[in-house]
Amino acid sequence: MGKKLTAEQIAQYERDGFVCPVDAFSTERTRLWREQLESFERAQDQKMTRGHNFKPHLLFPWVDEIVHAPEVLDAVEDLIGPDIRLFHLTVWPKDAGSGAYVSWHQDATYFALDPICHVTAWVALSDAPVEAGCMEVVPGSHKLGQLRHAEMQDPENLLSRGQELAVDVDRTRTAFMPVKAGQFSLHHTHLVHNSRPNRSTDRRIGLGISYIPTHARCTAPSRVTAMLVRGQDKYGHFDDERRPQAEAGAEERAYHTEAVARFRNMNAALSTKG
Ligand SMILES: O=C(O)CCC(=O)C(=O)O
Repeated sequence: MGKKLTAEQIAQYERDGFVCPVDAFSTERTRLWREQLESFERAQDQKMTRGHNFKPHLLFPWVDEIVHAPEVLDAVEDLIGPDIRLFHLTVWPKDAGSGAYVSWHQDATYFALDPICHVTAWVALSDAPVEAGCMEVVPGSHKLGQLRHAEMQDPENLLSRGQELAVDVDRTRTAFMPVKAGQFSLHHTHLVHNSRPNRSTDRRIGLGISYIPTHARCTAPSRVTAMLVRGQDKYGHFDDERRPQAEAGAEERAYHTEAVARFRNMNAALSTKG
């Protein structure tokens, strides 16, 4: 038994590369977070989708609250230990009835982390059942290591570079990861996964939070930022991120712009691997 996960869930993560669902937040608390996200989108007249969906934990105190929540971090600690940095965060929205999808991929493809021990907590801000295009995974595929990817240009693909698995992986026995608002799933950075369009009547929104142990480093030539969210860092592989004080205030926006630019710069220097 871990701090949050059961021994069976920890064993499942080792064996299958994912755990789903994990209970975390009340429906009411989650509803208020979704409202904050959507009222910001309305005020900006810009949805937080591809091109505008990176690192909102640097802009909004309510996202900062989620990424530090013990409900999530205790489970992450069970998998990667007590010293934890948030390496990246992506908002994944899919409007009801839209064609938005996510192609088959492994998260590690553009992260250049060493060792490769990053885990993603996908926190649902809305219900994400199978018909809403929840994630679909190939159980056990995290043991295949880094696979080759290609890049495709499709505006409906939510992945920042349209990366898509370029090798055959047996997808005859996939598993879905449906979650309700306030729950989350966990998946390994080498787990092969995708998600299909949202055929439900509600928007599907999740936060994909990438956590790493502080001993992991990014091997790309340029240095990037990451937030220490629990424990200690005696390695100094990253520039520490500034926590937001005001809701998308001037300082928050300036720092967010810089951190996202540094992340994109690092990312652009990497070619598809495998
Ligand atoms: O939200 C989705 O549909 C895909 C998310 C994803 O690929 C991820 O969190 O790694």
